[in-house]
Amino acid sequence: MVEISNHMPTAELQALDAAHHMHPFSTQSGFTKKGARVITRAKGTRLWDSEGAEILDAMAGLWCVNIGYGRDELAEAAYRQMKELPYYNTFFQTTHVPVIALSQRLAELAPGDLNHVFYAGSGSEANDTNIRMARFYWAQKGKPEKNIIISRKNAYHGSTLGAMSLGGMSGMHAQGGVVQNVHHIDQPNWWSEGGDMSPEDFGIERAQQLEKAILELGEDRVAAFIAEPIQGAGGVIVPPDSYWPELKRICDQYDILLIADEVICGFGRTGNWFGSETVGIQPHIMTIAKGLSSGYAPIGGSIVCDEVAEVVGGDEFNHGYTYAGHPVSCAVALENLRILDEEGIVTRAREEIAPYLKEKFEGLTEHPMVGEAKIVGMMGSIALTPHKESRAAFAADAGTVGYMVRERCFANNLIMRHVGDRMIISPPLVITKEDVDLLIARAWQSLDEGMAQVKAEGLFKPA
Ligand code: PXG
Repeated sequence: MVEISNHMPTAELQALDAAHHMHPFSTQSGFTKKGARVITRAKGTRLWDSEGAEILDAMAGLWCVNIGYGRDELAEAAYRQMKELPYYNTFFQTTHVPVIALSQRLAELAPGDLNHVFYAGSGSEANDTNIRMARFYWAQKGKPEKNIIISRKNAYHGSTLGAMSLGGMSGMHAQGGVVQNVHHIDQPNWWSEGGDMSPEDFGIERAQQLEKAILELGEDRVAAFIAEPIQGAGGVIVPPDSYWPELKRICDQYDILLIADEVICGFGRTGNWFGSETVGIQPHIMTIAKGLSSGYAPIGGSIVCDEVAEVVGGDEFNHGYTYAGHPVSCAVALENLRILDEEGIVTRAREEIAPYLKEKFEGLTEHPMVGEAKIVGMMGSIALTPHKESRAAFAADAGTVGYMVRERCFANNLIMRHVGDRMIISPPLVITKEDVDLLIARAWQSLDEGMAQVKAEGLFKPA
């Protein structure tokens, strides 16, 4: 059923959008030439645009709509909370019931002694909190010079100045500068950077860069290491199996905090409640956002272990956001967590859908333009290449071919994104096997059409 909604013609909406709405991560002037696609409604795994096209959303919005679109229970939770108490803050010795209930639930869900939550409005804000909290923690312990945070190239930790500095995106660093005392090591991207090494040796080498950095910078200077269990926005870079155990050894050996950025990996995305469980680590702090409310309301936070919470709590931490622990967002998040749990959505995704998706997704490597396919739980990527054996890049700027395939996906009503020349997926956890079949069929068709274009433009050759 396609609903004809009562809105202006698409071209008029697009013109107004181009005139007044500044888009994130976009070349704004481009919108006057090609208008943005206007999304009008959604249900389950499907979006509809202003022209009535039905689109399969294999990205769950921006990696966040884990529960799927259109759950009335979440809307009703927001409505009830807005009527009861639409806003109150948690500064100045006040609190409220939704923030208490959500904190208790998160302490229950999070592994080990991660029992304390500091809220933010987004993942970026939460990572800014983490920078300040990690440094404050060491200062409280009499080591104010232990303030360097180690992160990874091509990591994404958000767009605020602090979170962006933690991230390892050089294009972002180039615009406006970075905060000091953040150090980046290389990422575990074997496909692009592994050369002749075996994936396992490469994983060890990349992990040991952390140890080298700690020794070079000095253990007494390094406050923390932050990493996504599996890099998401960097292109769903699934590390070799050897990588995380070696990182864990290093983190256990040296006196630094481990911060797991679970903004994408959390809340079922990798098959467990948290990506940390999937890769076998016990962090001191976890960054959360996105799937916490399935994107229905903005909320983020840091889940903090007992010891860090105790040290940081020993003095006034001069930090906090107006919307931290917003009652409506907390109520929505609680309802989201209730449904994910009670309907067994995380378990079903892991046990039924993820194995099916893995089998089908890995089948894409039979396509002549697809090298590796990597998938963990419900996040995956394929590497596009003109030559599989040598894992070669195309004879074009990185991302040229990825963009062409993405455009074909868009035209074929599939939201599958590109990061450089990798195509990525992160569907709602409620995706069905039929949806998976459709996803793969549309992906295959888009790859075929993309490859035809790549060949026609003479780009189907190694760089
Ligand atoms: N950490 C990680 C691991 C993320 O993926 C953030 C922090 C920041 O969260 P907020 O809520 O401030 O956006 C993110 C966000 C993309 C894309 O294009 C990815 C994100 C955001 C926007 C676009 O893949 N991830």
